[in-house]
Amino acid sequence: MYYFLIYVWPFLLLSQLFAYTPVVTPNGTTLDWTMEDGVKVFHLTAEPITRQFAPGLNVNCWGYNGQSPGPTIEVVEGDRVRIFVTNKLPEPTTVHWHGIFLPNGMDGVTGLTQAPIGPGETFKYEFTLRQSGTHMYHPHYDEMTQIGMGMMGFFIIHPKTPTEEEKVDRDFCIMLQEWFIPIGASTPNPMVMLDFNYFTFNSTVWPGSAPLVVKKGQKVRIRLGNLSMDSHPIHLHGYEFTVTAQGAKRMKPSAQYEAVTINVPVGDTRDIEFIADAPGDWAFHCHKTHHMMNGMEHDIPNLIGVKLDNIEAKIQKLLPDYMAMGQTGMGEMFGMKGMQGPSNFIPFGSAGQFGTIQMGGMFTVLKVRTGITDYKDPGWYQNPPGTVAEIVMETK
Ligand SMILES: [Cu+2]
Repeated sequence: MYYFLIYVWPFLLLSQLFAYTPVVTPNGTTLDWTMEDGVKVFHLTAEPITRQFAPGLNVNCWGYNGQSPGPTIEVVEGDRVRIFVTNKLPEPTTVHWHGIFLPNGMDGVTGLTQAPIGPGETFKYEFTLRQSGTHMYHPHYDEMTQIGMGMMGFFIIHPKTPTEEEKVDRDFCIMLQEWFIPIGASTPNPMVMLDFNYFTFNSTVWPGSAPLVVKKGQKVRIRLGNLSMDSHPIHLHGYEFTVTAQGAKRMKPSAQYEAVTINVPVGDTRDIEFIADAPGDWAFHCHKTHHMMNGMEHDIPNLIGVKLDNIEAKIQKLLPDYMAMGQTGMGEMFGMKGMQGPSNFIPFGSAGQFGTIQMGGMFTVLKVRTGITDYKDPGWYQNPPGTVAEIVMETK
């Protein structure tokens, strides 16, 4: 009994404290509220912040309450919410509650539905939630700059009386964003339309992104939101998942469908769910190959297949440190020791248990484990003997 309590109480506690499984925002937080006269009261402060995308890469963003994405607002269908928004930015802002039914004057569109919130001003939004689902918030003033600098967050409304089919054990939310940060700089350039070089889950890149830790057998939901400039086909290894929501209300079971990759369009959300029955370290990433890299630099000549013969030695007479790279592909550059980048730059690749993990950017790891008692990073998966691909022959 004693052991039972030690191992089981963290799981029991969560389900007893809330009528729902609280959402986990990896590398982020949930916004606190106070109850005043039956209204849930929240405070958001729009402000410039510094965000660590990964150790070694700190980015000057704009966000809310010290964070990008802003803290997740988590409420229940039927709640009345009062949200105070204080503007500490150098320019006006507003907050639009994306996807949410509300009085027109609470919709947060500068000029159309409200006056801008000037620097130093605090505005009040108040409305009653008449739906459930995965929604978002973001500014509608100078959108290109403010959203591009990281101002966005989740607004999650749990159903008042969830059906068995809607209940999950683990519930994650991940916001997709993309940035152009000139190499060596710290401030994103929001004027860039196409040529982004950092692609983030909750404003982090691998290896800075938290893994998604779940216990074997749990039912897992991952909510994805996209306020970037591109769609992101997000792929989970090792599983088929069920797509249960596409921005609007939860889909009827007959309309839900199985997939292994879910394309998340711009300005929309997707919910996916699965039973975590296969233990392991499962990659979870955007499948656009440039979106699973860090610090992309496009002005590099393509040398794939080029025979350099002794050109490298000739150049080294003039430039002793010159190294020709890329003729056999670019994997060798990932995680290379001694590759000294500019300041505020993280190298390609990061350490895994079998060598360098070649992906960065929109990449994290779903860690499914038996016998865990908390959700701390359990380290790398220990594969049963004989279940790892291995060398059997070498052909020269
Ligand atoms: Cu992508």
